[in-house]
Amino acid sequence: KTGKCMYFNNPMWPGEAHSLKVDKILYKEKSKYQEILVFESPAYGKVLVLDGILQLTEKDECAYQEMIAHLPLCSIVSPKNVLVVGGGDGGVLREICRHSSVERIDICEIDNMVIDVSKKFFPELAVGYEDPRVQLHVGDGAEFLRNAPEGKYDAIIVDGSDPIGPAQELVEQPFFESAARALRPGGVFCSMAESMWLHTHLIDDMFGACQNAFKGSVHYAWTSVPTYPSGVIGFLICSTEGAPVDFRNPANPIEMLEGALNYRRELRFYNSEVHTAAFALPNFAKREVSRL
Ligand code: AAT
Repeated sequence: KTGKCMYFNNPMWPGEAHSLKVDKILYKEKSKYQEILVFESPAYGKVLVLDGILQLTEKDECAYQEMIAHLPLCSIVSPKNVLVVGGGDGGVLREICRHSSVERIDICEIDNMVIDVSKKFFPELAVGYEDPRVQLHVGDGAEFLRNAPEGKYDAIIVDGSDPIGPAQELVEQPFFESAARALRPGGVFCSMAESMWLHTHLIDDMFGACQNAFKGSVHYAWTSVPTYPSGVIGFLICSTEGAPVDFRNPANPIEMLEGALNYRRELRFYNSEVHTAAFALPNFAKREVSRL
């Protein structure tokens, strides 16, 4: 309710809740796939919630969108064809567009209503759709990748929701296998991979499935997003066979790309130092996620 706090409870983080004060509810509708809620919060600006799970806020979305886009794209030289799975809000598109080497960006988002809601309430994210390099496909990302031509993409970025509901398939081995097939040799894959504080089993399973699917290397990197449960979120970042990729030391540093730091808006979070630091893991995470 307006004036009260919204509590985010979910079996994915049992026994705890995080909360934000609600100034005003701006939108609440059920799409074919999920319940979509947008509210204004005093602390973090506008907030997008899907099925009761916070997806982004205006204040800290930079920490997630910039990292999920630039960790893979700055790890290879001159990326040209990029696929985004999920990411209907457009924030990841906005970030990919900073790379002038990119010629084409396919995005496959399952829920058209997320796109419309973002265009209405989150213009700073939906601006990504204005770039002529973007081709929108509305549908299931797993199916899209099953039908994608072999070797088409330099990079695949999975900005999917938590693996309950339509995003379940996006954390499973068959999905990673179709992604590996759709990447060119030496291409890179980066997927949202939850929190090392809360989801070490899931990360461990995803890590193993990625090692089976991607024959190059598999790494875990993380970033701080204050409004996500536990305040951090990670990424699985993988390469296919062919050309080895040194993920820790960006081969395509953002600071060297003409116009990238200020394309449409300034980079707020990501830089090459943050890139390298993102791969450093605390001892407990190294131990618990046995393969890391
Ligand atoms: N950039 C905002 C962060 C998100 S949004 C995740 C998007 O993935 C949603 O728009 C959702 O509709 C879409 N999605 C879910 N399943 C599929 C699918 N199978 N195919 C295509 N798109 C899909 C993620 C925030 C993560 C929060 C972590 N707690």
